Amino acid sequence: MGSLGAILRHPSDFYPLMKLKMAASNAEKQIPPQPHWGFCYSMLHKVSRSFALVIQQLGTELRDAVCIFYLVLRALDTVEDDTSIPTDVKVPILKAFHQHVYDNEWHFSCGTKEYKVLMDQFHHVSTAFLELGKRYQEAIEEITKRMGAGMAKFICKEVETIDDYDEYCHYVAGLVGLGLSKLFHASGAEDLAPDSLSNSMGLFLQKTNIIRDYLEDINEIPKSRMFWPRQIWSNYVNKLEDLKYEENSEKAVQCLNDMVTNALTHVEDCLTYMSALRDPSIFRFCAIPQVMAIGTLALCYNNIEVFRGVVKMRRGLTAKIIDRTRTMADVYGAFYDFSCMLKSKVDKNDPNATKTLSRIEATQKSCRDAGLRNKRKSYILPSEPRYSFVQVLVLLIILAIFLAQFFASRSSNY
Ligand code: IN0
Repeated sequence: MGSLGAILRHPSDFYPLMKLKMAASNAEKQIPPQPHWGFCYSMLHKVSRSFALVIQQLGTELRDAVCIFYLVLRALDTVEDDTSIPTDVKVPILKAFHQHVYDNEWHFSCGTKEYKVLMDQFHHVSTAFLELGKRYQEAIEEITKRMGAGMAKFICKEVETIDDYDEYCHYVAGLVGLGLSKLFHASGAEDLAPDSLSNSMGLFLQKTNIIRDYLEDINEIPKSRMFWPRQIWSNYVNKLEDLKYEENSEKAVQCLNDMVTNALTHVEDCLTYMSALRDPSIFRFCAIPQVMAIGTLALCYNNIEVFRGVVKMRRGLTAKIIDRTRTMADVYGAFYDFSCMLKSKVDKNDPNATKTLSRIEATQKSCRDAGLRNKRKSYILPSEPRYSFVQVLVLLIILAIFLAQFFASRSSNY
């Protein structure tokens, strides 16, 4: 749950946080009894936390396919990320991964913590994969094949140009969009979306992650991971790692803002993709990560903290987004709110201010033109200036829960 301090500052986070906590504990009780499916769903909860809940609300058949797709991709990612594997070992594994999913005796030990368990016990994932319908299997196989080949290509290649950046993001995230659109179509619930829109859905998420994770990636041991394109950062510093040094703060923030402005090019496509979805559970599954992404970009924009530590949305805001993202009107409302937040942070002296503002205004126009924004509570406007009687009561309850948890954990330590 969120910290006590954060809840006291944002008392309206409390109810969505409690709802999320209850949904998580219900989901954990629903782990299937068969060992391979049990492994897959508990692994899903370990590696993705809140996103697992969003997967859990899909219809059974599609949910199983998405769960396996997610784990296969995480496994592929674990191989790509493990810097201790020599390139001549890694490349053939990435290229042949789409075949390994059919072989429930195959496994390759790598990664750390829960990812090591996923890799060591990959036979459970393959066994579950083999129980999926043929159309789901084919979609997962095809995307895994293309992604593995793309990752292999980038093992020995740096992200130099903006085209390289788009190409890399296509392999690791755009293809996920293409695969998911195929799975939705195979379930019979949705028309097949155009590839370019599915691709943009992935690019918007991945570019947000790459921006947010700058420090974590640059500090990676034994070797930095660098995904920011040279074509952008070389306008500000000589080496990508220079962005983290205090003397370059002004340039670093300008470079960050340039990266955010680049990510904003995908917003229009994402809104178009989501507005064509018909199934409410598929809609929520797609929309929640997108709203989190625009919220994260708004938080990161012009924020030097990206180069100093972790910039993440508070848990209460995540819980609110999960609770309140149900219709396209909610999505337009959220994109509008976070665009306002972004706009308020643009400094007219920033070298890309005009470009950034024009992209923000285009997003706001799309949200307004849709005419769907409902009378909802804003995520960003200060809506909790004073404590009402109910809020004080709620705060006392939280305090009681915290104290109860504190004493329970103390007594269990003895
Ligand atoms: C995802 C995407 C995802 C969800 C819904 C529709 C999508 C359409 C196109 C492309 C991707 C789509 O969502 C997850 C979200 C996620 O994992 N969130 C994390 C939070 C975080 O900060 O990492 C969580 O723990 O809750 C996502 O980020 N990716 C992903 C991977 C597989 C699948 Cl099946 C769907 C990863 C990525 C690289 C952005 C594609």
